[in-house]
This record gives sequence, structure tokens and C-alpha cells, in this order.
Amino acid sequence: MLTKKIEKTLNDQITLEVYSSSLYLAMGSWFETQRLLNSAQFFYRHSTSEREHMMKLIAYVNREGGHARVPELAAPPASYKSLEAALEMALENEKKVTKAIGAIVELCLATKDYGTFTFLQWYVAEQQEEEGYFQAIVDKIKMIGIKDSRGLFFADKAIGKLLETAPSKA
Ligand code: OFO
Repeated sequence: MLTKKIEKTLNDQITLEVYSSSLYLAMGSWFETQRLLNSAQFFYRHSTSEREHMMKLIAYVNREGGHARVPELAAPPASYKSLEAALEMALENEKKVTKAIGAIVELCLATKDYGTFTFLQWYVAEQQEEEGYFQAIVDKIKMIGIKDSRGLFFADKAIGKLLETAPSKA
């Protein structure tokens, strides 16, 4: 049985996962309008995995006697300054999510909720992987150094290559 405090923090986490999913969906859509189709696929796929993270939390909260809430969210930005800017924004978002997971883990330990602590270990590992993955993409795109549409073409191609080798979720 979840305490009210843990239930609330898990609901806050659901909000973050929903926002991540909708942010990446918006990014995917924008990339599609820019004809950066690999980047679009990358973000669409990532949006789906964030939705799965949300579903997992909803199932856990309800199973443990709480009530998972679906939040009302502000719309994410519809367009982005550049491919690099969107990737940086995504990386920052992942860092924020990692921090939030860490805070819930700490709360679980402080309140001796070892069940939720164990449940969250999946998210800890997932975030470590995702953050590292986004960081690697940002670094790669910086290395390519986009100066013109040719650079953009190669950057999008590089993201396509990463998609082929990406872990199932990214
Ligand atoms: Fe990448 O955010 Fe979910 O956990």
C-alpha cells in the first residue's frame, strides 16, 4: 500500500513521462515538416517508449492501492530553432527526469518503502541508458558540425544509423 506522499510523487512522475512523450512527439512532427525523416523516426520511437514508462507507472500506482492520475499538460513547443537545439532540449529533459527519479528513490529509502524502491530500479537503469544515449547523439552532431543543408543531411543520416543500432527503446 502506497503512502499518500509516495503516491503523489509517482503521480508527479507520470506527469513528467507524459510530458516527455508529448515533447518527443512534437519534435518528431517538426522534424517531419523539415524533411529530416530519420530524426522524426527517432523521436517518434522515443515518444512511444516514454508512453510505455507512463503506463508502467500507472499500473504500479493502481496495483498498490493508489490512484494514477492523467495530468492536463501545457503543449510542448511546436517548432525548434534547429536539430541541435531540439536534441539539447531532449537531453535536458532526460536529465530532469533522471533527477526526479533519484528524488523518489531517496524518498522511498527515507520512508522505508522498499517495494517502490525496487520497482524504481528499472527506471534508474533506463534513465542512465537514455541520458547516455542522448548525450552521445548530441556529441556526434556537434562533431559533424552542421553549417549548411549538406551538414544537416549528414546529421540526419547519422541519426538514422544510430536508430539501426539503438536499444529497442531509444
Ligand atoms: Fe526518458 O523518461 Fe522515461 O523514464
